[in-house]
Amino acid sequence: MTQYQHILLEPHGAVMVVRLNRPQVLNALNAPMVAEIAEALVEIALDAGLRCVILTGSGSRAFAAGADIAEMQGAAPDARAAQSWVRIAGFNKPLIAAVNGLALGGGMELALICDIILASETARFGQPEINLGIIPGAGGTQRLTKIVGKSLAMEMILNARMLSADEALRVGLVSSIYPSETLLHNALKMAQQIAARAPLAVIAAKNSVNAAFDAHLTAGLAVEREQFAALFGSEDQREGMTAFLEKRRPVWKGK
Ligand code: CO8
Repeated sequence: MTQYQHILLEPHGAVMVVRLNRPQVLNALNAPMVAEIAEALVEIALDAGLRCVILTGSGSRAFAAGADIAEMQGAAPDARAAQSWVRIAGFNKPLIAAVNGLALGGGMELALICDIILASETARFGQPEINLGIIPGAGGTQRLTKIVGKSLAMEMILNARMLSADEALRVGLVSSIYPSETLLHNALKMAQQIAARAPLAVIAAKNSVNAAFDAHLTAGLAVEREQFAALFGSEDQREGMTAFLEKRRPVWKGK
């Protein structure tokens, strides 16, 4: 396996743990990191000995606190960045998110792409992009809405409401919660069980469940991409991200 700069690959037999590794910025997803995740998943897809992947974050605080705001401040993520997200979503083996802390913005969208989300007791979920003058751009408006329903998705996306692990379990966003110290152990146990099951049936099951989930997703994602990109021409997007980096409250102008 290739050595990557922003992620760590930790093999456990037929299971690969992919660890987001920028803890100094709460594992914020810059474009090179998202490209590396996509690249690593291609390598894993081609390795017949690997049957299941766990995505998790380094450090105790975050799975990922979103796309990298310092990187996005200057310009919208380009087509290559969007392509990396599409490649991740197209991964053809079971993908488990072990959410060990904050899953915000793009971090939450990455978890939403996964097939199963497991959470630590300290996990928190949110789409706070509105605080920056933008909206989710990697599927959050679509996948979150399908999982939690329109009203809660609207509250989370329009008003930056965050969910605790318990709330996330109650609304079906995550399937289990574990103490922080045992999250990865339990994720590995589940991943190894899945990895030991009939491989063709596992892939067929994943594809079939996703067919139920993904109906109309492509059209919805296109609308989201267009709206997301359009906001990057606005003064409010520049103000929102500059205010975050300058650690002050933004002043919105509505243009
Ligand atoms: N990007 C860049 N740096 C970040 C990010 C981020 N998303 N989140 C945290 N950091 C950095 C902080 O700047 C800080 O750096 P430094 O120590 O150099 O000042 C460090 O991480 C620690 O963070 P804080 O000091 O802010 O820690 P706090 O405990 O005070 O706050 C929070 C933690 C609440 C998580 C706070 O950091 C925060 O609000 N972060 C931003 C969360 C956010 O808005 N996420 C959404 C980003 S936008 C997005 O994800 C759009 C996705 C679009 C994808 C489309 C692709 C095509």
